[in-house]
Amino acid sequence: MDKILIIGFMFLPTLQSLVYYIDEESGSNKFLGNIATDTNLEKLVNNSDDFKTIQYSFLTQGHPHSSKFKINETTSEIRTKENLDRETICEYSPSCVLSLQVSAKSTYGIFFETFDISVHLNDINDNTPYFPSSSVNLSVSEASLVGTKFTISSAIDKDSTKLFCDRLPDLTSRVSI
Ligand SMILES: [Ca+2]
Ligand SMILES: [Ca+2]
Repeated sequence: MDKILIIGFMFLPTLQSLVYYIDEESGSNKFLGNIATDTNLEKLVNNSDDFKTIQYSFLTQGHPHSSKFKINETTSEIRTKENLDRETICEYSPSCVLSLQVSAKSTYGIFFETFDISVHLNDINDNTPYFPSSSVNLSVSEASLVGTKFTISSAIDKDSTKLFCDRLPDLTSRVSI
């Protein structure tokens, strides 16, 4: 009796990566990108009927920041759903990259693809540095030499280190003895 060999094929979707940059505090409905255009997806699908029926959606599992964005399920356009404040989302972190994942699924054929998206949230200088206390008491010996330096607590700046204020105005006139 002849044996029948059955070979199973599994079509694993290839994962493509996209990187977008957006300034924080840009407000809601800010355009981020268009998946189909930015990946030249129509060429990848290779079937115009298939391409026209593709529906796009976020894969939210493991990507909690998806809730901050919205995607048009037919045009694949991604926009912000809310104002993005870098200091809230990535407090005291030098960089702020939000990861998203989008699926593109044809309802006509068998096309299915996923896209990894990295959204770099650019910092803007929207915070004023401040000292933890409005006044500082220092005990200074009368024997201190002219030019002696005293250390006080650093100012706090919620913006990233590249936007830190590293030189403060001369505070001499505000010193009282
Ligand atoms: Ca901010
Ligand atoms: Ca900022």
